[in-house]
Amino acid sequence: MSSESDSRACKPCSIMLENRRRECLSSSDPEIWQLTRAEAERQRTHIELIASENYSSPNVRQVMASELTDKYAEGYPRHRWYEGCQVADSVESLAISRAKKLFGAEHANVQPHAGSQANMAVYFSFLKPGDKILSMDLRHGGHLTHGHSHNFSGLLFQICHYGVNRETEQIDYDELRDIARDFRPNIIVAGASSYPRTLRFDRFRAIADEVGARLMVDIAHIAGLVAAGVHPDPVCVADYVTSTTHKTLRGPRGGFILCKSEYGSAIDKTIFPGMQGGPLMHIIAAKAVAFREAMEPEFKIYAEQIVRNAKVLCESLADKGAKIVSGGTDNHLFLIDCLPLGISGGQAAAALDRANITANKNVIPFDTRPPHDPSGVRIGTPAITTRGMTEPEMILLSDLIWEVMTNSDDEATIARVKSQVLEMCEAFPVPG
Ligand code: DSN
Repeated sequence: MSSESDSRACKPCSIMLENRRRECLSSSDPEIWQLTRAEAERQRTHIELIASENYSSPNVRQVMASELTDKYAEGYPRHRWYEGCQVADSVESLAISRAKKLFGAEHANVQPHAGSQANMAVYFSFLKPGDKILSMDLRHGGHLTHGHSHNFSGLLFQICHYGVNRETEQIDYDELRDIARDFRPNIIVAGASSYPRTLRFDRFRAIADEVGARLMVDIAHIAGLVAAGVHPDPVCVADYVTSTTHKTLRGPRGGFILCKSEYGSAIDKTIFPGMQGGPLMHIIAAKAVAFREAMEPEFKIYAEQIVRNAKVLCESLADKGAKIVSGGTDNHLFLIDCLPLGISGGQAAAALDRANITANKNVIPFDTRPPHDPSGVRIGTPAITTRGMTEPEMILLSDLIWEVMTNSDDEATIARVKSQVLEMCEAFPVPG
């Protein structure tokens, strides 16, 4: 069938085409075919609580598997190094305009292959080796690219970290201000991978202004919440906003950068030719689809439900006796300190996994255990909310999580929980 008739295919025809492609892969490369089916089955039969994961929509996946993957388009729309980029230009222009509209940004670069490249591009666009970055400590919720000593960011730049207050386990903005006044950073980085509380971008901005630093906000985790207006908006106050597209935003794996117009040209040059070669046009098209999906009214309802689910799940676990870092959550995730239960975060996550509940071990603030086997588990609700689960399921899920965590070496309990998890998975199938 020609590509023209492909694009006109009605739903039953699309399904037939999809089945034909699958049949083809299953006979030509059965090993990879079976692995893709195994992953689909794992997703179908597990409750996904990894805070950074989600299920992309069928449209996002369709575009990722499209012919756009074959096209080299080094450069930017209308300024390419290859011929034949007319379609690529339209795709990227659409992705840029949708990103700007969704987030109210002056400039967008949709080419970063991942969040790490987005962060790297901001640093490289104006910092010199040895310049100063003030960012959140990874052990308190930050990210590797915010200056970890084994990451390029920590190797190339002088890093100073802020963290959370020992009592409240929340960012102490007065302390952050004192650190900034002493350290005099070139840039302050806000944003985190495991911080369950609302980020006060107004405070970050005021501190950055006071010490003459630029402000970058990494919204990789909360992008969907920001887009839906259920977390304060950093775009109006930050010099740069970086993000991934696949967490709460529910798009393809990838990154993007939003910034003020005055920084746009430096950011674009840093991404290409500074850091990357050909952009991944199929992924950029899928980002465009995700940006559009996030503009729909249903997405706001989805994002609100993510936050409600996290709150109910967290509070219900706390009521049973779980020690919650910072005492609660304002966003899509929370951390449980497992030490009071006499187990490490690794043991808790492994036991949950045996019950088909997927979460990750996570360092907690002032952790006394080593990073490879820390004290906490991180729980997130973006994926289960995509499956349609709401408050009643959060109550049930809290029972199941607590049963496993308090009986982590009792395989009969774990088996019983697993059968309830399978029932929940049947009742709330993965969409698509
Ligand atoms: N790996 C992501 C997370 O799980 O938060 C951060 O890059």
